[in-house]
Amino acid sequence: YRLSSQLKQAIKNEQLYLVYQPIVCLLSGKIKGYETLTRWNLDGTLINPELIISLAEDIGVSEEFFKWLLKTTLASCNHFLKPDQFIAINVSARQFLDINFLINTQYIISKYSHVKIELEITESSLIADFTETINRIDSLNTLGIKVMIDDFGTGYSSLSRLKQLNVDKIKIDRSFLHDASKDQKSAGIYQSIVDLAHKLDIDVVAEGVETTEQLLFLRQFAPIYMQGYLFQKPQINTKQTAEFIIQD
Ligand code: G
Ligand code: G
Ligand code: MN
Ligand code: NA
Repeated sequence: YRLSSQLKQAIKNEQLYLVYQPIVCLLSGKIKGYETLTRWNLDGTLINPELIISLAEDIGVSEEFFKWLLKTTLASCNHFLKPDQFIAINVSARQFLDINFLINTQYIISKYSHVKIELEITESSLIADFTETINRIDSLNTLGIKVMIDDFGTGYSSLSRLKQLNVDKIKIDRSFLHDASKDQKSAGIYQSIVDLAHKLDIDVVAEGVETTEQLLFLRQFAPIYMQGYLFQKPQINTKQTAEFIIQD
């Protein structure tokens, strides 16, 4: 209970803050965009964002939280985001299916028409109401917002459903990459997911790239995006000079 009221205060008093992690193109080594991740430092203790989200839902402020996130991200990303780079923002299933979600989004983004926005929705959003999800993704596309499916592979969404969704990217959950560099069967699964997405004209982000071995494994998928500690951990002040040297 105490934590809940502290979260309400934190949203009001802007005690939450954002960190950003680059998403890198394997072919060019260039940063294609950044994902925004929320942090909450409560008297020296970092509260896990998943806990923030579930707390926000419990106390009925998840809509408020999303509005804060979208506004704050758009207002601050212009300090480092180049015009051709996108900013990716996480949306929970609850936030995505909120009745005011589209209207809130449309209102907030209206001042930022120059920013390329991608929303990361988890597979669990798809399960909750598939028809509504299809419609919402289409509406977002109309607003100029691209959609990425986050944590891909961990949910129940069958692969055949992917062709019904007008998503721009899938982000393969990092557990798959972790396993793929260890055994052949898991590598095969990874290859199949990438292959399927590319055949459907959907881009792929490989999440959780931590080692050079994983990077070498990913090179076979040439037009792929990558995110992970090997390149950069999520951080507050994003320096924009570096280009990552990926080849050789
Ligand atoms: O850095 P990492 O520990 O930040 O995040 C853990 C999980 O919390 C990730 O799955 C991420 O998608 C989620 N997450 C982080 N920040 C946010 C946010 O602002 N909104 C939502 N909906 N999820 C977030
Ligand atoms: O929303 P999503 O599940 O994509 O959130 C990304 C999560 O993954 C965040 O918690 C982020 O801190 C974390 N993360 C990013 N890169 C790496 C990585 O290379 N290894 C691990 N273990 N976690 C990562
Ligand atoms: Mn994400
Ligand atoms: Na993920």
